[in-house]
Amino acid sequence: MAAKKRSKKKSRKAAAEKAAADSAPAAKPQGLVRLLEDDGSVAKGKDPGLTEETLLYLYEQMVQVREFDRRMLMLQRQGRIGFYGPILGQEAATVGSVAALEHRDWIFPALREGAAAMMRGLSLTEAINQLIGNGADRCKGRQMPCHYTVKEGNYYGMSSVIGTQISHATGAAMAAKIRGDDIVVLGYMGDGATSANDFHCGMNFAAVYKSPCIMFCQNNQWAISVPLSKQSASETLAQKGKAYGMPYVRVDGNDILAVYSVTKEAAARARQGDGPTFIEAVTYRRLGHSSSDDPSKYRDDAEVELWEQRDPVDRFRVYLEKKGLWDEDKEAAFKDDIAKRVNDAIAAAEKEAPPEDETLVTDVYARVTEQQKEQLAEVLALEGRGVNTGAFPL
Ligand SMILES: Cc1ncc(C[n+]2csc(CCOP(=O)(O)OP(=O)(O)O)c2C)c(N)n1
Repeated sequence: MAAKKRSKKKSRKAAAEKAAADSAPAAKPQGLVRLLEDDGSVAKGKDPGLTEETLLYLYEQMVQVREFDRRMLMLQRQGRIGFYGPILGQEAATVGSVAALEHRDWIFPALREGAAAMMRGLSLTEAINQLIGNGADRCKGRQMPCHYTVKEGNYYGMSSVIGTQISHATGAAMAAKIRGDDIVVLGYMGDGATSANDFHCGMNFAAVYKSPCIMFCQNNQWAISVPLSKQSASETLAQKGKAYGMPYVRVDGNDILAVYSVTKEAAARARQGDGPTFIEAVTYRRLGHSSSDDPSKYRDDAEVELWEQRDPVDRFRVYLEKKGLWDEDKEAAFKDDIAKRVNDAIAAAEKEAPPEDETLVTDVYARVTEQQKEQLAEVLALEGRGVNTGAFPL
């Protein structure tokens, strides 16, 4: 019985290793854009030549969001926030693609682009306000956690309805083209979203109308418990761009320099009127789909361990060290600084009061209806207090 169990475990491990190898950037070099090697080197003539300031900014953003991610999961486990969707492993794909855009360009996020919101102006405290849903939250606690909005940063409120980002991004890009606005729109999606109706609709319209957008697929290999092999029979997701008649590229999503470069090219194409590009970034979701799920129920640790070795942050840090821009002392001081930033943000957000009860009905219609007022009065009566009518735009 024990031997049978052991052999079953062994064959599961072998299958997981095979699955990971099949989806590994190195296993499918054909058409996969990769600049940064595992040892942190870049082949001669391939370095995109980013400034020291940009390189350090990319590193800062990746490390900051990683620490934020780690702490938010802890807060969730401690019952201090209700829910969180981790991004561990996908830092390079998000940070590299956002950095390649101009600030005026619009972003339509999918599920794991919290780093993009921060790069567009959401402070760590504001992000935690949103996760708590307190009175200082921009949406006053009305949105599910992680659904950030950064209006002034052209970061559209996150929609977790899978695939909608593609048609939203296409529509915004079509509108920009009609109005003559000089902007590019980037829509994110996961691998699972490529099976959604909106994918077809958005990709088709984007290509037919040559809209100035970038469709960026974070192929993290899993859509909750559904592996890529059960999601699509296509050899690659990137090639789906071909079917819709748009340029497509498959990039190592754990290689921030490659992600930055392909997104920059796609943005230039869109800006000069040559229409959309489909980018498949090959990466991996190392933790659960969200704080509510246990990935050990549906995938093997061997696969996760394999992807830990392809860590995007470590790879980039070695590159910075080789360039003489980083060392152990800088790393230690920087890690302390980032930890302090996140600690301070948690402390500030946890000081905020919950939203006023009146916000249950404000901002729903332009004017609060009589029926809403009655309902609110009923709720407040339970607390033994009356309605603060000053809170209503009457
Ligand atoms: C239209 C729709 N169908 C189903 C769901 C439930 N759902 C939430 S996340 C998810 C999987 C998404 O996978 P993927 O697009 O690969 O993104 P990832 O979670 O890997 O970032 C599903 C099916 C949803 N939110 N919206």
